[in-house]
Amino acid sequence: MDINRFMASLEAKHPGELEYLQAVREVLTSIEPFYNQHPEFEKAGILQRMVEPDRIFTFKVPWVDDSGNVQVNQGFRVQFNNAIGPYKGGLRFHASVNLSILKFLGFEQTFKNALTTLPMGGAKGGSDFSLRGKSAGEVERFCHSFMLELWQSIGANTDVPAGDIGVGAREIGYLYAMHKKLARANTGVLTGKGIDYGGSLIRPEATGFGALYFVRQVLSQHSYGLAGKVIALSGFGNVAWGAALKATQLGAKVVTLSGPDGYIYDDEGLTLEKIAYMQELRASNNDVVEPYAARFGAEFYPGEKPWGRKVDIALPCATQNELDGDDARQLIANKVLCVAEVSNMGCTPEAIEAFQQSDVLYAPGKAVNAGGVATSGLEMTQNAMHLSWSADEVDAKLKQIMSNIHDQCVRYGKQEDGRIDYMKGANVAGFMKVAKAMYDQGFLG
Ligand code: 2IT
Repeated sequence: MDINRFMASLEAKHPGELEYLQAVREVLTSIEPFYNQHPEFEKAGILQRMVEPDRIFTFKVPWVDDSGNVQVNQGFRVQFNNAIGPYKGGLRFHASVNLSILKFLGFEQTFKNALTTLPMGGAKGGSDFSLRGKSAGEVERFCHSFMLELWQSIGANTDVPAGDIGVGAREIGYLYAMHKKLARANTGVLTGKGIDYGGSLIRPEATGFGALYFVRQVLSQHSYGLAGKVIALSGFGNVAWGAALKATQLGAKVVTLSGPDGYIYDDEGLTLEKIAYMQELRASNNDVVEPYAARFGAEFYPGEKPWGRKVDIALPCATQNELDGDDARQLIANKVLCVAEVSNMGCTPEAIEAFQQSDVLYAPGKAVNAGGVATSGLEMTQNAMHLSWSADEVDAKLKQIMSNIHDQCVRYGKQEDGRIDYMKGANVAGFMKVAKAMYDQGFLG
């Protein structure tokens, strides 16, 4: 395989889809040596087939705002790959949403879901609808209109959407209600549902909890511990909340959080009360963290990111490419020990390269944040069995899954000096499972 030639032809086909091309190049670079040991994959055109989504739905989402005006947004579902199970992946509602972003997310999701050990293919979807400043009624009407189109394309055994940025329990409830009306069935077709109507305990916490279980294992693999470590974290949404909560429970000290308006530095560290306040900030739909500063006597830095702080661990929990080369060099100069992406593709390629050239323990999103979708998989299992597990049962399974992902990273990412290349490990392990599943099912697989 010649990566540059492959990428040049992909770029010619999909010009300007920067995030998608970035995600593909990262995986190809990691898997090249393994791929070259499998001429049968090359002969079966596995890579050419794997980088293209199976299909993409795009649709119009008209809705009526509170002033009685008709608004129109774009809706999408990218069904990327179902070699190992039904399509599975979140919906993102954010002004920045476009096909490049959803294709990168669907591509990543395919490998991430493979790593979870559960039978789930990869998908992603969403809309350029922004929640900022919207009333609850507007959000509900938008969700209904979105599902009016999407419902024909999804199903409990075909494609199971969930939340992502901008889609939390409230939006899932509205989407689910409309699906029930149209399908006249209560199939559990979305995950992240409320606990009273088929949701799973621990699903809201799962992405952040799983990330911290993984980070704890990365540290212990290299003879470090989590207790007493100082953590800079970005974001203030569901993922950041779960990460802050578990980090604090495990004895680490979280000193930052951030939003589009800037970042908060809280020298005393987040407490359970402060972490609960993150949920209030998010529910306000104002997309700001500044009110935290006045409320808890912390510092607010408008327009800045938290990566200039001297910390032991950095956890990007907001969005793709939020930590760039300059941020990475700053963290390295401040002797950061570990950087784990909790957001999908949180670090730019330049940042990753800087971490890998230093001795920073870097771990990619598709391994670190897989606990969210894994627990969605556990929600699907409970729905299919028509029962629900206790929080302890789900948490124990989540821990086991994260530990298994860590083992896969060690298996495929162990270097000669004993250090673990988590990016390579995660990419190769995910790729090998998807590639084998496709190969065994022939050219339609
Ligand atoms: O990026 C992700 O893994 C998610 N947004 C969760 C997807 C899911 O189906 O739970």
